[in-house]
Amino acid sequence: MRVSRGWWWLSGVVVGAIGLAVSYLVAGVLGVRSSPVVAVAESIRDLAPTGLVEWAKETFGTADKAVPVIGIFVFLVIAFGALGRLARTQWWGAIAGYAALGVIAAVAVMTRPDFITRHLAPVVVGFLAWLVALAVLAAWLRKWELADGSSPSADEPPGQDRRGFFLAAGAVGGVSLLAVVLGKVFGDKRDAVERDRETLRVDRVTKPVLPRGTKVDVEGVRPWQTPVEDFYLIDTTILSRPAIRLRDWELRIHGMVERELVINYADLVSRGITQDWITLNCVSNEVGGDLIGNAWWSGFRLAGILAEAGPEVGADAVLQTSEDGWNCATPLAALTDDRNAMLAVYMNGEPLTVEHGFPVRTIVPGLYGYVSACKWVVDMEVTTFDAVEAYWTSRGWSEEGPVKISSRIDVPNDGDDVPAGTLVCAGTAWKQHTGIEGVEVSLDGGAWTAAELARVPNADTWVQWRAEIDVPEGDHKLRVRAIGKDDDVQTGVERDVLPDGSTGWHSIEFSASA
Ligand SMILES: Nc1nc2c(c(=O)[nH]1)N[C@H]1C(S)=C(S)[C@@H](COP(=O)(O)O)O[C@H]1N2
Ligand SMILES: [Mo]
Repeated sequence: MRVSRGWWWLSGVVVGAIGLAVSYLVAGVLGVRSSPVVAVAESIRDLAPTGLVEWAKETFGTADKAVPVIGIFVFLVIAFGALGRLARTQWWGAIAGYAALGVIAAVAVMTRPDFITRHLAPVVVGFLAWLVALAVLAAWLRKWELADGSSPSADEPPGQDRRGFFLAAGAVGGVSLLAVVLGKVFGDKRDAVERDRETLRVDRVTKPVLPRGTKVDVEGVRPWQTPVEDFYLIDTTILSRPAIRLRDWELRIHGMVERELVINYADLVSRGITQDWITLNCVSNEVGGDLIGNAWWSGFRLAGILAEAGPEVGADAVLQTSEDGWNCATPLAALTDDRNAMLAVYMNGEPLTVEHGFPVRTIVPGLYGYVSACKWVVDMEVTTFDAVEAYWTSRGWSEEGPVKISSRIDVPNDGDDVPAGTLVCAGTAWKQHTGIEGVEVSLDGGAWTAAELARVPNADTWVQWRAEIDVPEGDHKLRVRAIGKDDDVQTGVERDVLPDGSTGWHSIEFSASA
């Protein structure tokens, strides 16, 4: 039997896998978030033009992040296989190929905004693992070729060498599996962070008590308080979120301040607590969309903390930076005025989950998340808007991000079939930090009629509404609009989410039958 090119191809893939597995193990042990695949995936996404990123979000929703990852893996399997085949005839060419992949990974890691030298370790060790694995497998394949005559001067029985090759391949594969398992067991900083979370007790945090009257009693309306597991998730990390131990967390406040501050977790939670119901939403929320949620947040007021630092005259922005390097610039005024802008540590009475920013994130009532709600926040630079650009503003999104008034129909659903007669419809409306004065619905383009509003504890949350309308048999279209406490009437002009949030009326179609 000839040693087919297929075996060389397969060896290349196995070699590639062991390199990746070893680099993953090293990343896990060292607590490096931006392991090679993560760094390359995030770099691709960061370099992609805004239009393409928005298209991916629209097409794939929150699964958009899987796209670069799947692309990378498909590319790697093909590249590894090709390098394996190349190794048969051009040994140094194959080495150069693995080196090129290593360089791509290294550049991606080094250009991540949170790069420190240590982050290169997974790339370097992974590359060395490639070299060793390739040398081992190639040696066996060569012996095999010699033995079965596909190479001249055969002098060993073929069976043994083939067995030797399989043993070597199995060993290499086994080692990479073991690396992944060991990485999970010992290296996963994430487990340690989970334990920090589970044992965390912050004094004076209270469980949420649903305020009276916030619910309209209509089945099918999304709950007024959003459970953590249903709360939308938006951030730029791919595959791996920052894992920060409580003892490692520090927030540095610097820039245009009289006194630079460095606050650790114990300092933070020794302050007076603030707790409130606040609705958070994403600027990418389409009309009628669900990138919005309402929770009971517990934390520490930023107004007080920033006052300790003493912002200098002329400063108008705070550049907030996350542990993963993402950043946003927030109006200084929104962090220091009487609203409850806070460094939040609990959400719905439980420690923040890692996904939502553990151990500390910012929450600012009335601003979209992309300019304010920094998760895993570790740095605040008091500065001016003129002097800085942030992650999303450098990609065409607006510098200021006050939430726009909006409203949504939850009941009936688009496409529902309902009995003709009196129809109970319901939904939510919001204009955080201003409040909602009224909600109106219109059937088939007719007059706007007022809906009833449920109660709210403050102006920073959404409000549920309910209306009864008469629907004759046939097909219908229902629209909703909200009116703010500042008399701002929600516009029917439809605008895209880019650059500063969608506008337009949410409408649904349904039919009524006898
Ligand atoms: N570190 C970090 N914080 C971030 C983001 C991010 O990409 N990275 N995205 C922001 C955006 S766009 C929104 S809408 C909110 C979403 O917060 P959530 O995922 O807890 O719902 O987080 C904000 N904070
Ligand atoms: Mo967002």
